[in-house]
Amino acid sequence: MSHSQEILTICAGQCGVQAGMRIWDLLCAEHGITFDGHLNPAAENDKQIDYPSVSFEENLSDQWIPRAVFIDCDESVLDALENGVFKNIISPKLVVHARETADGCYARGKNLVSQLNKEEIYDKLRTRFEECHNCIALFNISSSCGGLASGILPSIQEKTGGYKYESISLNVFPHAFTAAPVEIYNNAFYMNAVSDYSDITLLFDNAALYRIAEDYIPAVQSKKRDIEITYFKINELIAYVYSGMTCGNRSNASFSVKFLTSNLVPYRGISFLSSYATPNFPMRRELSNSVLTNHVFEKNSSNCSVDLEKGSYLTTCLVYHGPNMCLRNITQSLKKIHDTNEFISWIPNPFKTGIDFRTPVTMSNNFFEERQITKIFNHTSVAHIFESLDKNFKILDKMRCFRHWFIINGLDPSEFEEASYSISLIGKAYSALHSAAKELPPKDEDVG
Ligand SMILES: Nc1nc2c(ncn2[C@@H]2O[C@H](COP(=O)(O)OP(=O)(O)OP(=O)(O)O)[C@@H](O)[C@H]2O)c(=O)[nH]1
Ligand SMILES: [Mg+2]
Repeated sequence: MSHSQEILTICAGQCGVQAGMRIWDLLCAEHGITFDGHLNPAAENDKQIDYPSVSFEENLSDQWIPRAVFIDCDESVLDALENGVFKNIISPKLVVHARETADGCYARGKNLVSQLNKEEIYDKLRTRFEECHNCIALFNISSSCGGLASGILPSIQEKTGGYKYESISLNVFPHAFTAAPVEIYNNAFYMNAVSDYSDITLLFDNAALYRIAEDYIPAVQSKKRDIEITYFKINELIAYVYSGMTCGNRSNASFSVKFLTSNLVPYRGISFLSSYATPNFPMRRELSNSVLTNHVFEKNSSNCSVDLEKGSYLTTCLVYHGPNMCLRNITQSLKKIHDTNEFISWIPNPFKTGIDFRTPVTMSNNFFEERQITKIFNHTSVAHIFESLDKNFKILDKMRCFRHWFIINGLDPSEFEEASYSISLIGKAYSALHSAAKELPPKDEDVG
């Protein structure tokens, strides 16, 4: 694999910036980069370092600086970034302090914050692109519940269309029962926009992330059952997914983020994916590949709240991390999974696997795990997410609730209809695939 490749990341809003910090925490640990940006001498001779230049740029002081732009208007969030552990590697050229707040309203994010800060955002982003030889992917990390990130990310994407890269969004969306009223609107507008510009969107929700963290932490830290599960902790789960997706580019592995994405989206628009990474709390050391493989196909093994038993898998990418991985063994485990889980009948081999032979890093305890799996998958159960978003959106919209906040902030009323149409279309497309999942595959004479 060519390593004159880079991956850029935009972290927007509180969620994006905080999750971004955990991502670089993990990447620093994986590449042996200290928080002052230097290669750790102890790690320097280790194969673990591999290709930091994919996600870090080396500056004139030999420091490795994240290839990222962080944007928010919340000073406390940016202060933690600029004056916390990363203070030596987060330079002002990586950060945009938005001059206005979006106050939780997509329309303010889109029409006010994005307009007021557009020159600075594009300048910083353009510089970051120009530092790359061959930027192959642009990741967006954010939540679609708030106003700032959901409003500005789509406008940024419109302007960066001239660059050739894969656009990948990692998005924390509201859980159906906990969403505040206007979060439904923010989320629908963002989903409508993202379906245009993002090649794939990975859905996370905090209810699922908390559940996963709670399931694992007591098991390993039984003496500290009252341990507080914070954003800091659940963002670790987002970081593992980011790391798992990009590790092929950052190491000697024979797969890349593009290999993964091109195997995941069978039809245009069917690009709203789920993910799961075996939580790297120190509990998996003794587990075999097949036990781990079975674990990632359990019904709750998803970073978003969907019932995997109520739907079918379309496609699945699995990245196995760890030394001594045996492909034959993995293939056998996946064959069993294929026989015992619901897969769409007309994609004969729904798996794309990659092996990253490096030893995975555990952030929680800062030691190395033996084995880990990252799973990114396209599953028809996300129909339910879009159906319930569409239903709640329509209820609010029918009564014209909260619409004025969006309209006085410059949103064209036609965008309400457009967003509703778009999310209902996504829900229907996944639902149709679910209904058709058991149809017999085409006969030989019909193929080709
Ligand atoms: N997983 C996770 N979720 C977060 C984090 N911070 C905020 N959230 C969730 O994100 C949603 C709000 O999104 P924010 O990122 O705060 O919104 P914003 O883009 O800053 O926009 P404003 O609301 O206008 O400030 C809420 O549902 C929060 O629960 C975080 O660090 N991690
Ligand atoms: Mg905010």
